[in-house]
Amino acid sequence: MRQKIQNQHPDFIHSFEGKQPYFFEKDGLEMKSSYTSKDTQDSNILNTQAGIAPYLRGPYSTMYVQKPWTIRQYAGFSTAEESNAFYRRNLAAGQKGLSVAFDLATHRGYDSDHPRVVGDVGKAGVAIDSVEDMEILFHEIPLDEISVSMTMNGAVLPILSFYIVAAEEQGVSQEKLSGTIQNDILKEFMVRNTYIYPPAPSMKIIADIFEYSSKNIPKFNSISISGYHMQEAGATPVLEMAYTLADGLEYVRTGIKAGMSIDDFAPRLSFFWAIGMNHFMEIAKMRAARYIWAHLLTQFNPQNPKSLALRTHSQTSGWSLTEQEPFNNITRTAIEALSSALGGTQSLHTNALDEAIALPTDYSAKIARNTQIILQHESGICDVVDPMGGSNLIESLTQQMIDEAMKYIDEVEQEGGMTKAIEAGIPKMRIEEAAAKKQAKIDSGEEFIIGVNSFKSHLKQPEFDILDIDNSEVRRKQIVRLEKIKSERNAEATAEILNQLRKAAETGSGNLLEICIEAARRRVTLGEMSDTMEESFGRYKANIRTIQGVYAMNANKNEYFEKAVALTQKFDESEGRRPRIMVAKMGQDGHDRGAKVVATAFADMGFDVDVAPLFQTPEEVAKQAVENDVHILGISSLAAGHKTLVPQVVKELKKLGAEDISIVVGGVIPQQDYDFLYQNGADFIFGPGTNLPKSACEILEKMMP
Ligand code: MLC
Ligand code: 5AD
Repeated sequence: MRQKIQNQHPDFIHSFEGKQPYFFEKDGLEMKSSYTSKDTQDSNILNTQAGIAPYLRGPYSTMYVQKPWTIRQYAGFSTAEESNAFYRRNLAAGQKGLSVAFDLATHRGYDSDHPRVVGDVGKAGVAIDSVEDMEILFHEIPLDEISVSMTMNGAVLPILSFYIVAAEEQGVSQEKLSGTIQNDILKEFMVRNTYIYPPAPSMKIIADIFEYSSKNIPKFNSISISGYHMQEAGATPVLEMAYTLADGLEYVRTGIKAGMSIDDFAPRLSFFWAIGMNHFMEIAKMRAARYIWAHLLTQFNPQNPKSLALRTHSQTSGWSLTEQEPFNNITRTAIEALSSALGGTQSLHTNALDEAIALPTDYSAKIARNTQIILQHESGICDVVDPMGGSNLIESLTQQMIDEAMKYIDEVEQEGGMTKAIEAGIPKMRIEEAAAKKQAKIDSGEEFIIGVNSFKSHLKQPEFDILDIDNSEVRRKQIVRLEKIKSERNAEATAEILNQLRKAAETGSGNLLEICIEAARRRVTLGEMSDTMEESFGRYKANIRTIQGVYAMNANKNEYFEKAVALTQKFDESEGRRPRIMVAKMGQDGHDRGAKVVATAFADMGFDVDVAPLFQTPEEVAKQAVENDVHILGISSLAAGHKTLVPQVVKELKKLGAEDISIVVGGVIPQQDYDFLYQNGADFIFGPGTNLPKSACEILEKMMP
């Protein structure tokens, strides 16, 4: 049998001779229709081994043969009680590690009773205001046995403190804690937007966390340097990888500048990738990233080989999933999970099939979890280390991604590092360009999304049970608990520790995490700690920049695009000015890929476009819409706040006598909520998968009957 394959091999190569492979572009890279050993013959990455630097083939020598990746599903919603019950059900059903999703109020440093967060409490994650909430969250979950990841960046100090103190009160000492805190603020300024303070104090917080954790919680991963959100915001796999590693370099320099040696903290730096539908490129990305990281870190002369190893979590792409025909999402997620495993992930979250509709239910969460269990136990992929190693395609793509990513990393380095590059707006601009290009290609049918722009089904969509959270009820319960904590604690002790925190923030001396841990013991709340630091750090306000022309350049095959351009011209002729739209997000929902893509596409179609600042209240948005004299207010909602926030903005517009402004709602809106929104003032609702020029035509046609 072996002989036969060998004999066939030259013929196989021969059959391609004379037929030139064709070249094509995929996610910004030039690829070929066929690869042979010629493509890898000059490569010096082939003879590497898993478990040995540069770790291209994996951070551990035995990989999944010894221990499969951790099945770590990201979850959190409503109250600590409800999330705790959900975690315990999941652990009983085969999940291996926990990953906490906090609500947006918590992310942005507000207690649940703050007036700015009325629509956000308990919605996109669990509401945590105090150490009491954190204790409930982990009730009967032994924190010395289960590793816990917490996705927290802005309010990282109070949250990590609550966790440490909750463990302490469970009887688990700090050195036993294993887990990860996301703590990656740079990508927040770039794409995810749950920052609180400006970059400089934010980086000081990170240095303090590195320092504290290397001394006291040595098994805890002090950061999860995340590309995930970059890809979700539109970055190609290469951009995602390059900017994430460049962020990593910036953090390493921050640690060293704060006086640590590289081996004190580098072994506990971890990473986080998005895994989209570009199967081969995602596998190559994970291998290339490990290689580049090892090379980049060599410049700091680490003595511990673990300092060079890139370990990563990954999550299948939420953006790649569709509201239409949601069962297709199971297939997409399975393919993405496979890429992640073949790329050598250490930990994985698989998205639920109802991703584009709402948060997962027990049923959809089970299918998502079982996708991983099936891969681990039925497919045989855990039996071999780096199964794709040696593939001509994968090896040459790995090399190509190394080369391409290094160009972007060098560009950032030349700018003076990532903090400077972010100030110059470089990564954000490139990511937004990639997002607009992708959207234009999808809208014009050049890229396929099955069930959305092609192979659409005429069968009736299944009815879904969805998880609907009553945020007013969660908020009410949180307020009761907050009041109780505040009335029972020692006021003097609270004031004293807050004073210490204030001084440390002002002077830069003292470890902020150490002080916050003591504050948590004294029942200081998350909002109180955050406010106290805000007094000297201030709250960061992003500079909004929009890009132009990229959508138009890629829309030439879209029949609706020309039509929309003609309609905006007609509008201009009859009204004396172009149709003006303000794109806004309200509450603490900072997922702005959709809003940015709409803004750039509508501008390219001839609209005057205003983009409102993030995190506005309905009142502020209404006021600005009136001041800007817009015809249309476009509200983008991705964090489930629409049922609270849309009626409020409509009411505010009415108060200002601006009922004539058309209200367009877009984003993740369950079908069940459409009628409610129409009854409460929405004129149009566009869900995920909307063809943007087509939606523009619909709006304009209704405005100019
Ligand atoms: C594993 N181990 C092995 C081995 N495999 N030892 C020998 N041989 C092998 N083959 C050992 C490891 O050394 C380690 O021990 C232990 O087993 C666990 O393995 P791990 O590889 O460290 O896995 P894990 O604990 O799961 O950690 C993975 C991680 C970590 C390093 C990537 O940072 C992590 O769990 N990240 C999760 C991040 C996450 O969930 N983020 C959600 C974001 S959602 P030891 O003793 O060495 O530790 C989000 C969405 C949003 O952001 O925007 O809201
Ligand atoms: N529970 C489960 N998954 C979540 N995600 C975000 N919030 C939650 C949550 N509370 C997932 C979605 C989203 C990605 C950022 O993380 O898949 O796309």
